[in-house]
Amino acid sequence: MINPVTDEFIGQRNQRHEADLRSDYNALGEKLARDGIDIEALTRKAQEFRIAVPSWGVGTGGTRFARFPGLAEPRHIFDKLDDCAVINRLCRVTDEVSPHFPWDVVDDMSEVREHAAAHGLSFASVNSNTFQDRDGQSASFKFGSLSHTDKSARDIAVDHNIKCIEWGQQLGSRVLTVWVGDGSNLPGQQHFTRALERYLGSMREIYAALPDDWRVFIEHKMFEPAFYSTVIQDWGTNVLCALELGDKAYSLVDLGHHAPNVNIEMIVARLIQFGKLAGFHFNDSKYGDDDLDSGSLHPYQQFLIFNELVDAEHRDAYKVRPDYMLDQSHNVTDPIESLVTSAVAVQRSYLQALLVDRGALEGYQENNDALMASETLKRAFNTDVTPIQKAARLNSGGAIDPIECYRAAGYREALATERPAVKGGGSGIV
Ligand code: AOS
Ligand code: ZN
Ligand code: ZN
Ligand code: ZN
Repeated sequence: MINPVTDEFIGQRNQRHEADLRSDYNALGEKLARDGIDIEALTRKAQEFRIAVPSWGVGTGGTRFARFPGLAEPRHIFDKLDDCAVINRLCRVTDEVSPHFPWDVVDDMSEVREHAAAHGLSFASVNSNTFQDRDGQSASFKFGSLSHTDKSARDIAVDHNIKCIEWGQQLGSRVLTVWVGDGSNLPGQQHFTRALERYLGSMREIYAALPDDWRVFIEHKMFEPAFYSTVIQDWGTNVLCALELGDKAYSLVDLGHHAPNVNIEMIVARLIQFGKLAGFHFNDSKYGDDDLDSGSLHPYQQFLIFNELVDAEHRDAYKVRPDYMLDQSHNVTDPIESLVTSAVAVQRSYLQALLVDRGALEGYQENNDALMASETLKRAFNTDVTPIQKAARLNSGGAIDPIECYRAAGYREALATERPAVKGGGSGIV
């Protein structure tokens, strides 16, 4: 394949921005130094930051109304990995890909692992799919999977998850993320307690199949595709299940899976406190799941979440560090551009949270100085850390201005013939 986004190309584009960056970086460095903050140390933290991208995120999404294909969309896992490699080459913080099964299954999974490695990529958590039927599946998932009333449907779902662990082992992954679409569309349709008992029974079988060094992440979601109730509807049910299953089970927080106005940062604090925070699926939304790119609407909320994460780091409160991943559906943007922008937006929240004066904040909290506590957070949030992010990318070989660089390279145009447009549904995107 032709890939115009080469290291050389990135280097050339960077030359145009280096002088401006140097002066912005120095100005910010002086400002931070007045607060006793070392900009070089922050830049190193920015370079160490990592967030995984989902394999399904590089395809153009759609809604139940329509899907409008983009130029040169990936056709299979190998194309998806090529796109993920471009994302990482531009921003240098996304060297892990989270695959989805069966969408990303091929006969010989070692080819997938090798293709990824050739691009400097490895694999984060593997995701099972029991919200769709396979061709010729003997019992349907229409009325649920792991919690289905019919044992034969549950067995198929359990087997699929166990197979996902095996595929994941071939890819070098060590985490299985389980999200189920199970739920109901009418009051009375489902017995809440029995449905959850069946789910737990299935999850116990999956849990028993986990290799010693594996963990399972449970992902809750308030609605969709079920619109009245879902079996794992919120973090309460999620963490109860994780506690019930055992030490290898953790609760995953997808930002788009809560009711509007829910205090997500507080959920994060609680999960950290009880050692059950698996990690995140980052995205943003105004109404529903995955509507918007990370940090595009609620950057302050994202910052407050990172405030909890950095606070935990500061207190040495983690037994296991949480995993960060993007999980977004891109309907009107180039997915590569959205994922780059989102990775940068999440990294920004992390850096802003690192700027919080923790000693001062604690003092204000102890003395009940509500206003100054809030101002301490806002001061960090209002600091523009862009020069740090740009310098971190430059140091790591990435693009100072990744979107400008990507557009100038003409990646999609170069691949248009090799990857013809696919119309209609079947996006394989959730
Ligand atoms: C679904 O809404 C969840 O966000 C899942 O994490 C994920 O998007 C899905 O597993 C991908 O198919
Ligand atoms: Zn490739
Ligand atoms: Zn998710
Ligand atoms: Zn979702």
